[in-house]
Amino acid sequence: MTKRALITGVTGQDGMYLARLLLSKGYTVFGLVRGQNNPKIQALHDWAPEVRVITGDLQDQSSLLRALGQAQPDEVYNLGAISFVAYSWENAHLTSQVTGMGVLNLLEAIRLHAGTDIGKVRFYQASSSEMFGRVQEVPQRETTLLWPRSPYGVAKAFGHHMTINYRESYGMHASSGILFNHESPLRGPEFVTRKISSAVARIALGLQDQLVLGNLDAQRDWGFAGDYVDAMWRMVQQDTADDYVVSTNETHSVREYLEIAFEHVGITDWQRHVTQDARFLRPAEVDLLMGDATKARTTLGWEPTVGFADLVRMMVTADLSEHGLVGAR
Ligand code: NAP
Ligand code: G4F
Repeated sequence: MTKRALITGVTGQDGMYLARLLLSKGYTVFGLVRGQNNPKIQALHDWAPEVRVITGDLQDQSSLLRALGQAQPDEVYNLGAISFVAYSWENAHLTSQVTGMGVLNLLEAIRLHAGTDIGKVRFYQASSSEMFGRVQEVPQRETTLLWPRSPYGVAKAFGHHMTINYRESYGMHASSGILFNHESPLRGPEFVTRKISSAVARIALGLQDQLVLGNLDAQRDWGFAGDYVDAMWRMVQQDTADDYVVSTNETHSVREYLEIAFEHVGITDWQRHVTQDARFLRPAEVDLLMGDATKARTTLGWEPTVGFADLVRMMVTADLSEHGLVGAR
């Protein structure tokens, strides 16, 4: 029988990649999309026309119950969130409602929908390495103490523990992927990797001269989103639900990302194009993230396929292509 999946956050970076992955495996895929006349529906339709759109919002539990009734999913992937860390300080309450309480709304909707057959719906929660915040050990693994440093991180920690609680309280097949930063050409332009790749492409074309950034010394464990959605799917296929760190086990600074990105378009004296401005600094920074994905590698058989330098080049090449530059250099 064809499996059925419901994805929240289907219009986001990961939702788009996961939708294509599940469709390629023969799933019937339903995507929860919020808002009235959401312009991202067209992008989703162009990317994966087979996805069946259901309107709903993580803040509106009755819309979640209706979506579950309509989709009758075997698997639910909760990727919906307000996901931009910097924005979360200015919108702490909204971030808590969507990124935190939204998880509880969905877990409870699944419990009510499933009734006595709690095992009939498997659940994936998009937890985040941002929960490690002021890191208590390096590298970070599933057992590392959480010390979130942003309203977003706090909201994700709530959702993470609530997912574990539904597993332990009700026997729900609820897994949580603690994913480290993952990027792609579909990454939103507000995130540092895409902000840089887009600006580097424009600078190479002469459309822009300066790129204004915040903290260049922050270090992240950056992987490719296409690899990370495969890890999500593998978690949900396990007999027993569990929590997994998903990471490359390498860390690189924003400065290193800049060097490789500019080098890719033949610019070595990149410093003359980059300025720093305090408005892009955060009230509390996460200085260093580096994961240990041993459990995902051994239990799920998961491996990242794209290394850091190739990821940077992939993103710059995609932005060059968007600006019609590929082949010009
Ligand atoms: P993203 O591109 O920002 O996508 C977020 C999605 O959530 C969008 O589809 C957005 O819809 C949807 N959304 C926002 N508010 C909603 C609401 N009230 N109800 C329902 N949906 C709502 O994020 P992403 O990079 O794909 O990440 C996917 C998930 O993984 C997120 O939960 C994120 O926090 C988490 N995560 C991401 C990373 C990473 O490095 N990418 C790492 C760890 C965890 P619109 O398109 O309508 O705005
Ligand atoms: O690209 P970022 O905004 O990603 P951040 O904050 O690490 O969060 C992302 O990864 C998390 C997983 O760890 C996800 F849960 C979350 O949803 C999101 O996908 O910033 C990365 C680093 C930060 O240290 C930031 O201070 O880049 C630094 N940075 C320096 N200048 C900048 C800028 N970040 C942004 N967005 N814009 C800048 O101009």
